[in-house]
Amino acid sequence: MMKYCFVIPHYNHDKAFAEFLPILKTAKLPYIVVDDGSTEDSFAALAALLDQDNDATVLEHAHNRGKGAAVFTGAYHARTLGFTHIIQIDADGQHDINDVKAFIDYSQQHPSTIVSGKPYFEDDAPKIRVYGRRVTDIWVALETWSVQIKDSLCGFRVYPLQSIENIIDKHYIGVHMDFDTDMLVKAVWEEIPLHFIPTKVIYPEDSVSHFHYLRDNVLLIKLHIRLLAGMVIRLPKLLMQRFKQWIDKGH
Ligand SMILES: Nc1nc2c(ncn2[C@@H]2O[C@H](COP(=O)(O)OP(=O)(O)OP(=O)(O)O)[C@@H](O)[C@H]2O)c(=O)[nH]1
Ligand SMILES: [Mg+2]
Repeated sequence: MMKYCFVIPHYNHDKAFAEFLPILKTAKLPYIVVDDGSTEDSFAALAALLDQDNDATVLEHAHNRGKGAAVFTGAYHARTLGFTHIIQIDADGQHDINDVKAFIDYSQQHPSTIVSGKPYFEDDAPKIRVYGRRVTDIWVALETWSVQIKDSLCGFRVYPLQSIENIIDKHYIGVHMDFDTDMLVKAVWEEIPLHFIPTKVIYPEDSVSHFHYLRDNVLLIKLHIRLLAGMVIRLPKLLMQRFKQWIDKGH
């Protein structure tokens, strides 16, 4: 029996989340919001907003620990509540809730697959983010010796909790903005199946991004250096995996 809930990392996004909440509720699923050390005012606004909602669980980090740490906190808690899968989605309403059904439909047919969004953008998206993704695609292809990862940065995904456990049993995972990419590369290393569904990502005019260009790009460069080193160590294993996949495809 598969059970799904949202896990929503939240960092000083109370205003955007208040606008997103009615949209989120249309999915009619329970949700865990993990506040990641927001300001007192922002946390108070979030707590007041969710106070009367039986579908909501609010967890709090005393200090800012990073987006990935917030997702992990939510995932552990989801396990204790009896969920089998979490749907990671951002608090700022950038993701399209209408696609949740397609994500869950696929996941129910393939319970051990990580289902991730593959974003498409409208003209409102900052060009640097769009081109940055293409560069990242090349890095992750090298790190996995495959083109299985169609997008490594999207924060809208269904994770089977078992797959998270299998990955973190064996690997260190970055807990900041490096989390989303790190998880998928290590999923490929562990031969966990991935599936991508196109999904629209919006950038409303008043949106607040906590992506810090210098700090987070340095973090991502360090991540890719670690992943490239990890790939070199695993090269024989990865090449064997690709050879097996090639044989399985009937060559
Ligand atoms: N940046 C950041 N976000 C966090 C943190 N902890 C939780 N989050 C949440 O993680 C999600 C993604 O953060 P955003 O700042 O929107 O980053 P992004 O979506 O990658 O960047 P943009 O595309 O520019 O919006 C949001 O729901 C945040 O509230 C943190 O420490 N830093
Ligand atoms: Mg955002």
